[in-house]
Amino acid sequence: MPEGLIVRSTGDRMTVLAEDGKQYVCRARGKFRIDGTFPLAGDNVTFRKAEGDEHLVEKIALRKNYLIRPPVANISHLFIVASMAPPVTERLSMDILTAVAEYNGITPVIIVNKTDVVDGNPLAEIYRKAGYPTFVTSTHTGEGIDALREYVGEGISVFAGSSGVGKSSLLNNLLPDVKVRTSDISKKIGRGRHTTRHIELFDNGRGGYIVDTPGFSHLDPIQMLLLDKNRLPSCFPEFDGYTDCRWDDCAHTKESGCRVLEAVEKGIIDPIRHENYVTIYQSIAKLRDYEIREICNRL
Ligand SMILES: Nc1nc2c(ncn2[C@@H]2O[C@H](COP(=O)(O)OP(=O)(O)OP(=O)(O)O)[C@@H](O)[C@H]2O)c(=O)[nH]1
Ligand SMILES: [Mg+2]
Ligand SMILES: [Zn+2]
Repeated sequence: MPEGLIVRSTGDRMTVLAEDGKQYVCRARGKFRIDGTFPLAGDNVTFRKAEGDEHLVEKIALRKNYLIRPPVANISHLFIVASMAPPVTERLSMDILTAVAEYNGITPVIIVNKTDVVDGNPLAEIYRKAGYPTFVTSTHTGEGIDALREYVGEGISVFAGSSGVGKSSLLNNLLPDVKVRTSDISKKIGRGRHTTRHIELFDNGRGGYIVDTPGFSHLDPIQMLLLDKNRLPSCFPEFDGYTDCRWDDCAHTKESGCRVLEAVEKGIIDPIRHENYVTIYQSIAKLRDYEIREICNRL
């Protein structure tokens, strides 16, 4: 049976780029609905010809990772786009996204855009210090775009961030050919009922793909499936080396003898990063076991 990569998905229908270089519109075989693992954009799949023009996805290859929002599998990099120009990005949403990436084995990359309006360097510096690759860009002046284009390579890169920060503008700047295709597709899709679920992988010309995603207005760590509080400290790489606290089970929130807190006080760890860690930790901690089971059952 032929194999390929799902490069476009509207939920029910997906386009598979097969090894023969052709694209096949597919539906998912019925059983996926039942067993809960539905094929996503970014999945490597096996498919077969069915009746008429129809093709059916039969099997999903083992995933490296996947996110529910945006629904993409096998992500290598999560580009977290922020802006210090209005609408100013909330730091909490950035830190939920870095944690989500870390939690799922995805490399987080920070882009501070609209630097033609407000200097993005102070914010970028905080994330550079936390250990992340960072870029400061402007789609208006072109600052940082070449460096970003150099960086984007193999694998699937997803652009995420709140609405209006410039994700689509960045994509158009990075991949000039895509501009036309994007507007063509959005015009066509706009009339359909799948608008919000439409996900497309754009070939970046360097052996990988870029995915633009619709901006969010509110981001919830639980909805993003950050469900294990014990794994959260390792999702903040700058805590590394400061977690041998007085108590073995230290949560690094307010405990005495906490070395993470000491590092915050000494200015080694950014206080807002830590504050957001505490906020995320507490939202996970207040979940009851049955609530976690319910969330997992709904997947
Ligand atoms: N000044 C300035 N404006 C920018 C820059 N990049 C994008 N914009 C503007 O910001 C607005 C939003 O840009 P989009 O690219 O649509 O933002 P988005 O993140 O894709 O938004 P959603 O799709 O709603 O999530 C547009 O008016 C852009 O022209 C920039 O570098 N500087
Ligand atoms: Mg957009
Ligand atoms: Zn501690």
